[in-house]
Amino acid sequence: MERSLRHVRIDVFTIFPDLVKGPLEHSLLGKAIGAGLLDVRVHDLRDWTDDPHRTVDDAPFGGGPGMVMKPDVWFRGVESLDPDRGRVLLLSPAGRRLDQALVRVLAGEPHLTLLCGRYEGVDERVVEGLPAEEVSIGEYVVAGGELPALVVIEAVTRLVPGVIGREESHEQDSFSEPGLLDHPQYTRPREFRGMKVPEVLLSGDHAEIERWRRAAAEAKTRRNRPGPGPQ
Ligand code: JEW
Repeated sequence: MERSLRHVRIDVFTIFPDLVKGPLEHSLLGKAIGAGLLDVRVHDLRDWTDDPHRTVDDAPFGGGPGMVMKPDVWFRGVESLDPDRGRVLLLSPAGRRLDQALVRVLAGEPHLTLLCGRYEGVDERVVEGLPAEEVSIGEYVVAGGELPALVVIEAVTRLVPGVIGREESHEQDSFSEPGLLDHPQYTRPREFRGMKVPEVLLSGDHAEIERWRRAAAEAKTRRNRPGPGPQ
């Protein structure tokens, strides 16, 4: 049977292109690229510098610690793409929080451009003028935008039709009940270091298994996500 020809193109701008390329060779991302469903192009931001030292950063106006990434290299890099650059996303700790609803929207786009900053971040005129939408992967500190960009790429790629086969497609339902975490999973052996698989899972009574899984999912949710509802 003929498969859909749809694929997602993602351009990535970074000063650490090898850091981004490595994970693209493995597992789900490697297979999606091999199958022609995902086309990732990683660009070295320093290719758009204009000095012998290939400088991408400078001291912040107004003073303060650390360095800020100069705007010009981002503009020249992104403008080197044909006029179609799709949605331009700047990974940023100050961005809109990535969640599965945003991932679904992004997976529906034919083309994304991801900008990975370092240091104290990127000159605000990149956000304002390019323009770029700021996206954060969560409320914790990392060293730059490269790992966050890979999180976006993997989360989006899973939702590109054809990447996840029929077999695994129920995983798509993982967040189908908002706020309810998945039930615990067990496989062989039936006993490991004195820890037994719950008897009900061996019973073959599927209605009873469903009830147990529901209760276990709710118990896990109360334990791992205390407090009021989703978020
Ligand atoms: C992200 C791009 C570029 C973090 C999350 N963290 C942090 C942080 C940084 C600099 C100044 C202040 C806070 C490090 N950093 C980035 C962090 C994206 C950059 C520099 C990022 N999503 N995206 N949670």
